[in-house]
Amino acid sequence: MRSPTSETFRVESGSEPVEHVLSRIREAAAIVLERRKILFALGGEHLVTLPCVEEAHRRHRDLTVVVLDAHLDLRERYGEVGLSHATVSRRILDLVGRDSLAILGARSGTREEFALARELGLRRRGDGSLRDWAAGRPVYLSIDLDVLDPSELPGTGTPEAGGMRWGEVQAILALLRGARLAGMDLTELSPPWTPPAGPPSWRRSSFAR
Ligand SMILES: [Mn+2]
Repeated sequence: MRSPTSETFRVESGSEPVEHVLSRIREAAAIVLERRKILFALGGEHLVTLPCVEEAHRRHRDLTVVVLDAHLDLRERYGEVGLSHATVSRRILDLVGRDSLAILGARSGTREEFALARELGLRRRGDGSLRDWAAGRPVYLSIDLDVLDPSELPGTGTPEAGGMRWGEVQAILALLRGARLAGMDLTELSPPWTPPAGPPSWRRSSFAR
């Protein structure tokens, strides 16, 4: 990942309150975007997407957000918590609005989340219409690695059966090839959940390239 044109920022969370961690990620994201570089975040917890999208949106008011995720993550709150991996797409929706958010690959969520996604038309199809929708606008791409089928990537915190194949994800990425990438992230890799012979680390590397 090291090159003369790339810089790495590392934000350790430890036991800090989540708001503090998010504001530190926001600060790091602001520096990257100020230098007119492409923001690229790696998780861990899917919530890291939120501060990155917030910063990208601050610079590009017409930002579109494409989320690949097994989960809708559209809950208003998860238990008592409004800032969680289970609410991250809801917070993004609150920020960018229904016309600027696409969620692909989701196969898990509550009845209410699926109803909301249907009502707002958030689950766009991974065909030519996605390319037309994203064309000419800055795009933020968030890939929760659990969008892949667990047979392809078991090492994630909340795996869901019936996921995408590697080739399907690549086909979606190909649709976005002409888009202006403002930032992206890869989240939810969980090494402790990785079987001894499992491939998730190299699979994440494949995505990164
Ligand atoms: Mn997920």
